[in-house]
Amino acid sequence: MSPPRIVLFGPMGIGKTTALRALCGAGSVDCDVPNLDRLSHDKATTTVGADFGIVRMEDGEELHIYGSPGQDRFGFLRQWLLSFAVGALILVDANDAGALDLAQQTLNEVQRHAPDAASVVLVARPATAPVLDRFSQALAERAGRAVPVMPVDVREREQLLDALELLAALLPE
Ligand SMILES: Nc1nc2c(ncn2[C@@H]2O[C@H](COP(=O)(O)OP(=O)(O)OP(=O)(O)O)[C@@H](O)[C@H]2O)c(=O)[nH]1
Ligand SMILES: [Mg+2]
Repeated sequence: MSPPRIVLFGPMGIGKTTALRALCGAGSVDCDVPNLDRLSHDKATTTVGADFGIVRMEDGEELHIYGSPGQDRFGFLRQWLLSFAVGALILVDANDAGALDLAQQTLNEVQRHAPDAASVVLVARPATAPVLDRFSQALAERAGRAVPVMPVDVREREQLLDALELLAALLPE
C-alpha cells in the first residue's frame, strides 16, 4: 500500500517550503528558484514545482509530504497534487483580509478534486486569540461545518508534528 500523501497549500510566502524543511530535514527536496515576482512577495526564492519530504510519525508510520507552489499560475500543479492526496494542510495568515476567502476556496478545491481527503487549516503567522476565534467561527459558518483550525510556527518541527497528528486522526481508514 502506498504511504499517505499530505499536501501543504497556501499563498506565496506563507511558509510551505519552510514547514516542509522543518518537518523533513536534510532529506527534503525543494524546487525553489530565484523569485522574479517580488510584487506578490518580496522574498529571495519561490517554489516552481512540488517540494517533497518524508516524516516518520511516533507510531512508526511514514507520511509523504508535498509542498505546493503558491503562485497563482501553478493551479494545475496543485490539482495534480490533489489527485493523490489523502490530506491537506492549508496555511493562512488570519490577519490578512483575504485569508477567509482563500481558506474557503482551498477547502472547496480539496473537496472537488479529493473528496475523501481530510483538511486542517494552519494559522501560520502570529494571531491574537480573538483573531483566531473570529477566523475559526467565520470559516465554520462559511463551510457549513466545523473545520479544524490550529496556530503553528512553520519553523517549529514539534508544532508541525502536532498538526500532522491532528490531520492523521481525521484521515479515512
Ligand atoms: N517573521 C516571521 N517569518 C516567518 C514566519 N513564518 C515563516 N516565516 C518566513 O517566511 C518565509 C516563508 O517562505 P517560504 O517557506 O519560501 O514560503 P512558501 O509558502 O514556500 O512560498 P512559495 O513557494 O513562494 O509559494 C521564510 O523566510 C520564513 O522564515 C513567522 O511566523 N514570522
Ligand atoms: Mg515554497
